[in-house]
Amino acid sequence: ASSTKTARSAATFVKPRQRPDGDAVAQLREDIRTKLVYVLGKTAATARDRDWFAATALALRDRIVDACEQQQTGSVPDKRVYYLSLEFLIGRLLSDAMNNLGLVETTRAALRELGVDLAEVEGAEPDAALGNGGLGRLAACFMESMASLSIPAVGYGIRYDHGIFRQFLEDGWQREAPETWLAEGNPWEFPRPETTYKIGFGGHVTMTSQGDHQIRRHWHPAETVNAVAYDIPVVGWRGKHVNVLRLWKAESDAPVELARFNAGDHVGAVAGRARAEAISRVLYPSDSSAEGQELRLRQEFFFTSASLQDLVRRHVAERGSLRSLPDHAAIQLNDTHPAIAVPELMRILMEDHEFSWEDAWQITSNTLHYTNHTLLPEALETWPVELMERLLPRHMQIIYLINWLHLEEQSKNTKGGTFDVSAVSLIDEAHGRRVRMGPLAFHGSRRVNGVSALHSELLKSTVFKDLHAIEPEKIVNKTNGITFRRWLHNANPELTALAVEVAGEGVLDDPEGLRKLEPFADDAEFRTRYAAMRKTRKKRLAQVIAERTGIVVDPAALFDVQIKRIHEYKRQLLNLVETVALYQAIKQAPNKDWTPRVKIFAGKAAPSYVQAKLIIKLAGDIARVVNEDPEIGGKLKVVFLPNYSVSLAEVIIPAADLSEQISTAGMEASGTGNMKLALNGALTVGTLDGANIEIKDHVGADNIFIFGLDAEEVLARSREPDYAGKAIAASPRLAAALDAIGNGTFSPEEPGRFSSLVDELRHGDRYLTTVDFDDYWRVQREIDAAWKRPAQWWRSAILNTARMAWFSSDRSMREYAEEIWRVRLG
Ligand code: B1H
Ligand code: IMP
Repeated sequence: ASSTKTARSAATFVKPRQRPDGDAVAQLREDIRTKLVYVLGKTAATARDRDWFAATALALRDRIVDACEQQQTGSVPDKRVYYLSLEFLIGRLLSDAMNNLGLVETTRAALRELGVDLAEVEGAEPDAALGNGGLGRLAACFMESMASLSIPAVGYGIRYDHGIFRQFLEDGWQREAPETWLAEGNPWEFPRPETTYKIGFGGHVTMTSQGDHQIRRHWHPAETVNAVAYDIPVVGWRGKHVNVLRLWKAESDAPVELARFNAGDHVGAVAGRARAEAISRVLYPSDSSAEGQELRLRQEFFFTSASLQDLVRRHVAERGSLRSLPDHAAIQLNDTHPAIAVPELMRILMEDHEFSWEDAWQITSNTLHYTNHTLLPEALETWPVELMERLLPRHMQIIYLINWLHLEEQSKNTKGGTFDVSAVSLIDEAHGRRVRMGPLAFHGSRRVNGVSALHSELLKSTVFKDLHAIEPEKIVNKTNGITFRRWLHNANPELTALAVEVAGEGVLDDPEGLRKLEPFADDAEFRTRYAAMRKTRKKRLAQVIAERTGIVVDPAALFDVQIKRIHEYKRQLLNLVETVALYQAIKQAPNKDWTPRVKIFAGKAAPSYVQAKLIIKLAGDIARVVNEDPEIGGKLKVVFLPNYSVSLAEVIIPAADLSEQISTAGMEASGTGNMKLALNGALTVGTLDGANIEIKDHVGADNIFIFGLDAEEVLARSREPDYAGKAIAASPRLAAALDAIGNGTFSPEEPGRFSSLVDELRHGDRYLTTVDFDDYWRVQREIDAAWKRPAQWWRSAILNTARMAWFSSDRSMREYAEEIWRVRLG
């Protein structure tokens, strides 16, 4: 943490309209002092930065609550959005809260009067890292945008004790340590023990006849766990609206079995408690692959059931009958992780509120909406029928009946003709009877959306082809977005100052104002100032790199960054193979006028993902050889920065010159890191995949570097025999780079260390790394040349910033509000 804060500390820029007024500073100063003394029990003499952080957060939280109360004097909102997500990757909240309340400078001044530096205090806040990567960070950006647009919303998730693991390197290998964000409590949250729901598991189902052929079924769980609410307020831009993020903690309803305790079985007496509380203990650390374990299913049902019970209770209290639920509530399922909502809402409506099946289905399928985030087969969730029957017997019955009615209707529609049952069935019979959660969510939802234009089209032509044919109106596109408050205004105050200077303060409210930067792309003086902004940021990143890795890099070199989860489809390996080829080329012609580059990597590998961990080791091994080679003389440096996190992203992104978005076309559903980097003026080198395509359309083909096969070509090439062998045979440069990696040039102490990576490229290459290599090399050399024409480079960078407004998550949320949720903005 200590270095992340240095990256922000020198910001001398005073945020517009945030010039502190003396009374407000004095008031906040006294409030912080009061919190420190009376809530935390510390004094100015004993307080650590962490205490000052908690005191400051508590004082600001009061102001958020006040903003919220003004809103509560109004009436019940007409319609609320409920965003169900197993992940919320929030990061730090202090700068968001200060910025949105317009209190950055007031807080800075108040703390200064107390003899404390705001940057130190900001650095003491742990990241709330309750997510893996893009999917979880998207949920956090959406929560901030909904608050800023005054869309009444509640986010529902799990209050994990331990978020994504802390990554550290041991001899270059990834190691994982538990993350402990709650170790000293969380000053932002309100525990609400009075809001607790019972969540059942296991047991059996009984049937009772109710006369006139009516049979009522009733679930009797064998085990119940309490879900306790913890609320984090989310304040929108200019403090106009506050929503809540409600996270559930699992607690046992029988913390100690006294009889067993008294009989001397002190451990057995608390075993049930440990089992119940395991549910909210730790975030599953895999990204883009489904774990398929019982605890994961328990987590999914736990938070989905608690959230549905909560919103049903609220609706009944406000409106009486649940018949009108679709008019006043829109539930968004963030991927299939909460897809069990389909049978659970049906069960609640039928069992607790005595609706008929038909009415319950009408309500359910008009309230739920589902976002798909991936096409990768290994990430599409399926659950064994056997496990579902054991853990959720009533839900399995409901799923069977939903499926039976769904297949009946299809056979009626085909009128005697045949249709492929296995293509549309909610049960997969081919792999040992499993429930397919994607089709279940699709069928139970009013709208289904993909997260970029390409991805939504691929949903229609691949995974949901047959279901799409039945309901062609259901799939819509909602391209992802990012909140500019965090990813531009907070992360890059220098660039924000330039934008405000040119476009006026309105650019803080409406990012379309960034367009006004366009003419300045041709202004040499402005380009110089823009480049100076970047240089400031690069110097800070260089400092962080030195502190954390010991590697010294030159801020004048081209900073080339690939920062994201380590995954074969994201192709960090393509970048590394090109690094090796470049290394070999420089050694062959050391006196050529090479463009100096620093290749910066960061990202976590799922702990069980062997190949991804090997890729991290390869990056480190290449770095060791290249960085110390006197012949290279600093023309190429390689850095792997450990423990990528939201707060580290906030330091790297404003310092990037080049953004690597090089996934195999058709595999990255959208990407959002690509948007953050382009907004901050990094030029993208990328494939025609996910949102890269839309970024190209916005920034213009001249201001982005596109290479490689497109999604259609990838499909066609994948069907050709031995495409990798042919690609390698055709490219001596590629062959030489692979030989070096495979023969131990970078791992002389263990020459065969990377043979599994190289063998996979030579004989399998599922991700077409070898096929795209030559074109990637070509475009990288084009980039080398472009870097030597600074006027054009900075012109392109400015045009990127000027043309990225559309990628604001405010735009995404407006589209969801109008076209999916049908909810009014406040
Ligand atoms: C995305 C996931 C994901 N897609 C399974 N799918 C997980 C799948 O724990 N699991 O089992 C966790 C996460 N994450 C990402 O979503 C896409 O790969 C990105 O392309 C996209 O930008 C992001 C947000 O839509
Ligand atoms: P992308 O995969 O490049 O689109 O990255 C998506 C976003 O997820 C990044 O911009 C980060 O905000 C976040 N992210 C990705 N990986 C991690 C991680 O390991 N820790 C924290 N945040 C991450």
